[in-house]
Amino acid sequence: MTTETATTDPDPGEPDGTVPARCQQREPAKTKEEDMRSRFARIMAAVLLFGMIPLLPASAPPASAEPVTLNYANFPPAPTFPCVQMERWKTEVEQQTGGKVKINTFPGGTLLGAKEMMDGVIAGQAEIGCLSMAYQPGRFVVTNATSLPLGIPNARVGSRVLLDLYEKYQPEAFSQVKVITMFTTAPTNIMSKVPVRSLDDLKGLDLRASGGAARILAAWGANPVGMPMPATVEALQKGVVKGLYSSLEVMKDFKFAETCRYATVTDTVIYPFAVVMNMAAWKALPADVQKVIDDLKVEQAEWTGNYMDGHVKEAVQWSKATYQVEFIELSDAQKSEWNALLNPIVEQYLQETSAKGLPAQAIVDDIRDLITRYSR
Ligand code: 3IO
Repeated sequence: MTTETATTDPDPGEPDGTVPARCQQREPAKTKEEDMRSRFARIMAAVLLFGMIPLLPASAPPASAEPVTLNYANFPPAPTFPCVQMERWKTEVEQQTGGKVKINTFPGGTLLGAKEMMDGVIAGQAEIGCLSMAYQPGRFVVTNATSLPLGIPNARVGSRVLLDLYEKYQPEAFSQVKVITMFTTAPTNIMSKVPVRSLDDLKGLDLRASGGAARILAAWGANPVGMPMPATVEALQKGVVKGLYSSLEVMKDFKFAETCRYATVTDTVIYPFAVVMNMAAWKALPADVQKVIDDLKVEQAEWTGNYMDGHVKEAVQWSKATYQVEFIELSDAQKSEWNALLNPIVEQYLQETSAKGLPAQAIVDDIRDLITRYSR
């Protein structure tokens, strides 16, 4: 506080700027008691003045209330699907709450990076964050079961299955946050600089993949290299990896088609995502705003799934037209051969997850049932 300097000496001092000797003499002239009293008065004045400030907005009419600002962190670049769904959600929430809420979006890892998303939101570094569960596979054991090879056919079905699974099991991994929505990618395919026409071509090939998708590649004899999606751009350029294993819309959104002129169609597993909110920030929201956000949960999952499925088709056409990417189809005999290699993955999940005291078999059975239900 600056009250000390503001209220001190009415004497301008010496014109040459030197400190007058009488200044030092004058201080002791004031009694200790006087000094204490004026000090006390100044402190009280400050306390009263600052104490008033919080009262002002409360007495102002609600129409002039500032909107609640929420910072929403995302890890990949703005044109990619996690950020497209983020902007759609922002628009919906801002419109439906009639300006009560302002969402600031941070794509490209500018607020929180890929692997620090969950902990950053728990700590309140961002109010909201979008995360790919594959980057911390041991952390999201229940929901990562959706990236087992169980036959999720597309992103719309995957997104509904994932969200229902979360709602049913309420996994511990999300207990510290409010879940805003969940969704998945479309099924994964091999995108590579060299053609992959057989398991022989795949043997020992360095391909970027994370989580459940990495386990699939390993079962086929490839060499999965784990890293978040945004790091893949440089890894491909430098030749650290020869390709990647993910949903095909990245061929367009990350321009991977420029370096990866081959795609082998496997349509195997999805990558699961979650959008989470800091619990204290959630609890601080007015009930009507909470309702808008809650009512958007399923709709946003469905919207994102549909967007992803449509965008994959568009990206495939774009890759063919722009970079003459060859899409390699496996024969039926190859499909059976490749699929047979994946059976141990589900078995291994059941064993590992049961050992953790989780109802692994029920989780897998539920995923199968949900796939059937949402595929109709
Ligand atoms: C993905 C992640 C970030 C941006 C676009 C994306 N498309 C598919 C994914 C899934 C994925 O490979 C991952 O690492 O989460």
